[in-house]
Amino acid sequence: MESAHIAQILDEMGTILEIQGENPFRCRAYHNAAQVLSSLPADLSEMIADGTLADVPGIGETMHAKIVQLATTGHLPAYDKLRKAMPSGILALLKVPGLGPKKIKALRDALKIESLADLREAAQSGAIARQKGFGAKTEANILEGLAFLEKSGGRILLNEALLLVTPIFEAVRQHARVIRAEICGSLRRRTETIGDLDILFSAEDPAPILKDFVGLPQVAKVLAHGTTKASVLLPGFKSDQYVQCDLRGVEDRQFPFALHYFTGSKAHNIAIRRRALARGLSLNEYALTGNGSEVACRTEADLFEALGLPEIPAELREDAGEIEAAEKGTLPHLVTVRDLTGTFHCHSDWSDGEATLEQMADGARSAGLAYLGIADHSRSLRMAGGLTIEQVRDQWTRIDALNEKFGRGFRLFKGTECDILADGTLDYPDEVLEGFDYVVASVHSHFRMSREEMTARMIRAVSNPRVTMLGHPTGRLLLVRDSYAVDLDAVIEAAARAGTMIEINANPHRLDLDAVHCRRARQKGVRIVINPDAHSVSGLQDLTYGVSVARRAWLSPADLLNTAPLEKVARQLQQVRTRRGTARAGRDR
Ligand code: DGT
Ligand code: CA
Ligand code: CA
Ligand code: ZN
Repeated sequence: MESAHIAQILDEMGTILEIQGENPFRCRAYHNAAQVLSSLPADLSEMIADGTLADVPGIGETMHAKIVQLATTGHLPAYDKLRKAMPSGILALLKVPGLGPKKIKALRDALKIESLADLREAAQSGAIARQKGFGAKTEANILEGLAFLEKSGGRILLNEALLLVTPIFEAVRQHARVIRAEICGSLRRRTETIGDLDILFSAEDPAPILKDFVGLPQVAKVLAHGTTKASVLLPGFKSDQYVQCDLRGVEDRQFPFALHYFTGSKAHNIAIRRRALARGLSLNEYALTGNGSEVACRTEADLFEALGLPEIPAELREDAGEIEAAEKGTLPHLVTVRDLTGTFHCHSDWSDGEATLEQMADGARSAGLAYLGIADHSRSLRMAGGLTIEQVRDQWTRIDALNEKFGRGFRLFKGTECDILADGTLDYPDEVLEGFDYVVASVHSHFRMSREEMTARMIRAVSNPRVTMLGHPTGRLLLVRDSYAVDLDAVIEAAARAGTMIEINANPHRLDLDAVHCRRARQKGVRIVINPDAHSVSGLQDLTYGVSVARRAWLSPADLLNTAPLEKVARQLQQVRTRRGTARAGRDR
């Protein structure tokens, strides 16, 4: 068994012990060991073999024995016993956002809550609000969490799905008997959350490959295992979470048809099949047939061609006008991550980032970017280290000095992620805002105002001539928290009128704007910026998820600010300032 899987089991044991009210030290020992296991300096089996695992701090003697047993046999009686003692309904409670082991224990002790149904009943009847240590607010949060859980089902984030699928996909692709393999489904279309993982391969005989697949060390449970298809569960990233992975094998001549079918979306497939029928052809997941004989296709592009179309990129396959555009030859030339020249909205250790300005600049340069915008938090956001006006001025001096050093090859831009206050005004006075190269305006507080108030607040902010771009417009956290109540279309229209840009926040927990609104914003003439909201150097890598959203929104490089060369970007930021001048003159009159 792999160390990641063992870490997850130990973590779950710690959590179950917490719910049982065990001694906190004992519980923590499990969580600590899990933590240690997920960042081992070397391969686990090697460390067991050469005895170095026993020397790792945080792994005591008994914990060591448990890890060895799991690694070598794949089982641990103590774990099985704990799971058996804990009703499965209780473990399901852990999935409710905001409910941890301590609260679950308290609710179980006081109200005998042992399942999601118990929890809902108690919350709806007001029994939780009456409990000591809970109250009406917690009860409302629990009800909200339950509603959310129902909606989101077992889905996972895009970045998690990619991390899970990569080792499996590589194992399949490199299998000696596999001819071709591809990731399909929502993951290939890069949707913002993923239900299950789909992999397709071709081979003369799929059976031996499927047999090796279900035997992979990551596999926690085999759901189905046939001669052309297998489904398994992989451990996810949260305790007690499993993710389904489907593997299908076809003959190589069937591969393009199966690839297209299993990429989806279902709506796109139906529309494409209708098109085939209209041309006297019949299409299924194995073949395209006409006049009783099969139309040979070597690639997916051949399949589209046989239907009179250019190849439609997977990200566009949602039956949202892509077939009509392909027919007319007006498919967009989609942006790629290589088109990005730089990015804005990044944090440094001046506020809540981990890296220094130099480290962020170095990271951006080695990622091939020509400039980087630093946008630390503004003064009201104290818990995130928001900068006072004095610190802002110090940071400007520091950035000037660094730019001096960089010369013409690279540039740091002076920005701020400035809070939009409750009334829609900004968190710094105008004369400070004027000193930045650009201003990202974001909502970080007062999420619960009415839709009307929030809309007015955000329209006021995007109409402010000092605002360059709107940050994470809806405030949603995928699978955790919905958008605040706001008329997003009205905000987009106000941004279009004011010439204010809108970001695609590329953090995989946010992806905000989403693709649908982003496409609409672009159609209304809003310029889009892909921002990683990076809080560390590695956070810059999230740009790739922002590019996925941009592609799903039909964006070309020309639709984005941060695809232009440095000089042009600097000029465009300057032009936004000119707009400021005119807008201000207009307002002052
Ligand atoms: P997910 O897993 O919920 O994130 O979304 P998908 O799109 O990966 O859906 P999944 O895994 O159920 O199926 C993979 C693809 O297979 C799907 O995108 C399209 C195709 N497919 C599945 N069921 C049907 C169906 O009933 N009709 C058609 N035309 N295609 C289907
Ligand atoms: Ca899927
Ligand atoms: Ca599937
Ligand atoms: Zn923010």
